[in-house]
Amino acid sequence: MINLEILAIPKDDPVAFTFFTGYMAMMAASIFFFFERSRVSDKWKLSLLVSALITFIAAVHYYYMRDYYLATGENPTALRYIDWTLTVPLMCVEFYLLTKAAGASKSLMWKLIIASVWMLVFGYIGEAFNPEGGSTMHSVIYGFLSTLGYIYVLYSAWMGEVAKLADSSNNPAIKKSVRILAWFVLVGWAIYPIGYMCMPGGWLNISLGWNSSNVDLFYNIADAINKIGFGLVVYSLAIGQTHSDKNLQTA
Ligand SMILES: *C/C=C(C)/C=C/C=C(C)/C=C/C1=C(C)CCCC1(C)C
Repeated sequence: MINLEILAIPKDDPVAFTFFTGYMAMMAASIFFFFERSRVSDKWKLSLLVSALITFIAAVHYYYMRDYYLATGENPTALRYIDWTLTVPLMCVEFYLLTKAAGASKSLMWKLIIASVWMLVFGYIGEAFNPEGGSTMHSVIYGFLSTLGYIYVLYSAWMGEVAKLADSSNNPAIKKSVRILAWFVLVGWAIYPIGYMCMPGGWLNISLGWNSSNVDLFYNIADAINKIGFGLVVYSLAIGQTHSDKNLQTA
């Protein structure tokens, strides 16, 4: 028999609603970034492809996460972290591609990738292996370890290598875009640890009574902001640079 529950979006369930709209938004964004590649100059095509891959990988995971959530009513933790382990390193690749012209090395790219994977591995242990009922000790230890990776990326984007390379690029458009991406990492990425702390045993779970169904709400909203937002920043930079290159040629 077909389980109709998983075909309908319960109208009083905001989590299910954001899984569905998140899926649609990611899919639409992927198609947009992919087709817009033909409008930017060659040196920006790879950046746009990476933007499209980030939202496309997320769209596929949302398709499965939505079904998982509707069928079980539980957090699709494993699918969530598989998605992030593929897409967050790709967001780090965007930083590398944007600063490459200013001399960014492959080692910078790998450092950011390793820091982000570190962040996600400990976050996964913190969420998936927390004993039944939720241990605050477990949540805090792995939350803390995970945050170290987050701080590394944050530091690099604001004050470390990425920021310095953007400054030395002598290109105000690149500087501005890297700064906007750094704001995404500071504000948009900060939504995730808030969601994490809603899990049983987490600080917000204990202090405010926020629960695991909130976690997906936080994650879904944050994913849409960050993945599509990152892509749009890269897109508008690429379009802007393509136009100014053309103007230089015709001048
Ligand atoms: C597209 C997905 C993105 C940008 C995911 C980002 C995820 C984070 C920044 C997660 C951070 C976490 C901490 C800093 C501590 C608690 C555990 C995490 C993994 C939720």
